[in-house]
Amino acid sequence: MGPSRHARKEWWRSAVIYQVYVRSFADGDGDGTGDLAGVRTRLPYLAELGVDALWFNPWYLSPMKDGGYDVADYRAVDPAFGTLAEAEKLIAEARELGIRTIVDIVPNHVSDQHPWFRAALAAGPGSPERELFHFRRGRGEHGELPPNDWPSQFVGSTEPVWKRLPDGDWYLHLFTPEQPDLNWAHPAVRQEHQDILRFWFELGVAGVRIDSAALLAKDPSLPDLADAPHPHPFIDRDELHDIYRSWRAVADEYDGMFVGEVWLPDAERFARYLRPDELHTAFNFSFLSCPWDAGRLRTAIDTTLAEHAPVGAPATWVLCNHDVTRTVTRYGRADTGFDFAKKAFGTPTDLALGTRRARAAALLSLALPGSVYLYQGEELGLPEADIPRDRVEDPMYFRSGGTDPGRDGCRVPLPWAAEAPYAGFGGEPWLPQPADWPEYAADRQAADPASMLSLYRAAIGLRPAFGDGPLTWLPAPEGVLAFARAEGVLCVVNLADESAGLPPHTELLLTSGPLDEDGRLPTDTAVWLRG
Ligand code: ISL
Repeated sequence: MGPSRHARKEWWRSAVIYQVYVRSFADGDGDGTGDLAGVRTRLPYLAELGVDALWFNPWYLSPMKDGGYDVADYRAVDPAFGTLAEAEKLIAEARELGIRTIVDIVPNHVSDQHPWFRAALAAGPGSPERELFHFRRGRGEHGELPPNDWPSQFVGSTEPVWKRLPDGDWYLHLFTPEQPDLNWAHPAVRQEHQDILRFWFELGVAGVRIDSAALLAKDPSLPDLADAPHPHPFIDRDELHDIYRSWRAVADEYDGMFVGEVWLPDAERFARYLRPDELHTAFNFSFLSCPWDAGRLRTAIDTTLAEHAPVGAPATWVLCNHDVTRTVTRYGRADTGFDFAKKAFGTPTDLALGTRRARAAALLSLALPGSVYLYQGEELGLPEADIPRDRVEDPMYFRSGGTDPGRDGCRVPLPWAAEAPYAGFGGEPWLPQPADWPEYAADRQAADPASMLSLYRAAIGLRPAFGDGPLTWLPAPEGVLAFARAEGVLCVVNLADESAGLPPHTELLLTSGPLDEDGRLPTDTAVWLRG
């Protein structure tokens, strides 16, 4: 299938998609929590930024034990965020501005307050209600030991994935105990999610992000990982592909798209989720995790393109999200890669360096073929915030025994207006904002042509110049990435220690920072050229 056939309908092949963490985006009612009213007032900002779609982290009814990834009702909006009617309005208003909506579905687990789990607790051991989850008797003489040895999916967590009830049964929760895992071998679980997908597509959403997409299926005998590591008892099991084929059939009825959260190191296994009758796209975590190193980045890009080509799926380019360290902070560290297992309090960073690199990385990712995800605040160059320990909310911190700093540092409410209280977020934010937050405010950056926001606006505006053709690497000195796209537009990124000459060109379209006085590209700088 050539690009022309995709061009009209398959918008997701080359979209710029902006991730909205509603709780921290904009607070419309002044209670310190971001909400849909806040998002609606900022739609013009998002339109001006030029994004094609918004991905909203879960906005459903939730006790918020894991930032909304503990869903009590998949068809209701949490009152802290607004109402379903408001969500519907938001979806329609965004669409009027040419912006599509992607919702976030959490199929691996529900909240322990979900009616299904409450019914399962009430019904007791051996009941059909418990078959919707993974309930088991424990091991040991009195069933006092967990049923198996599975590790938590919060990397760094020292806590078990089983919780024992007073009636003696244990239940499985790969994340917090407030997030019991569903049993995907049960037909009612499958049916319910088909209905949930329809519900949101009917409401007008254009796509669905699938949370923890590679974890749903479990080996029914729940064996010890130590005894049965292959195939893995709960990661990337073959049964998943059937599930996603049935989901795809629903999406196709609505012309909807999927983006899967699939963390898998094996490129070939990853690509299996992107076969033509499965998911349309999946997040590129190898790019996100990649250190700021020309060779490593080039390999990540080549591997990505090579793995997507045979299945005909577009690549995605992601630098950060609500789970990982913010880009400017990561790129200013000695270790510029991202790894959940290596997160630690007090890792030093050089923010000026990190910001320079993040600006170059923005031009790199926006020049690559495929779609780009942008996490709120990335366009403002926000750093990872230090959250005082007594204000941390993220369960990842608590479940690691306080060694993992958690993910709150990238979830701090956004600064909109430098002069306003709480930098214009709204009421006193649910997480404290750092003292220098006003310096990053959107209004200040909008007025500054050299700001990160101005760079993103310009880059997103110019991006169509690259067209949707393939990428061709150009000869370049060591440490420099240079490539052309079919339309003759070039991107050059200098990760070497010294400045680099530019390839022949007719026009300089955009730079992430000034060229030096000889017209050369300084270290940690990127440029877009017309060849
Ligand atoms: O730890 C991981 C990678 O090695 C991931 O697989 C981890 O499972 C992933 O970050 C899952 O994240 C998603 O589901 C979680 C939620 O807390 C996150 O915010 C969400 O993005 C549970 O729903």
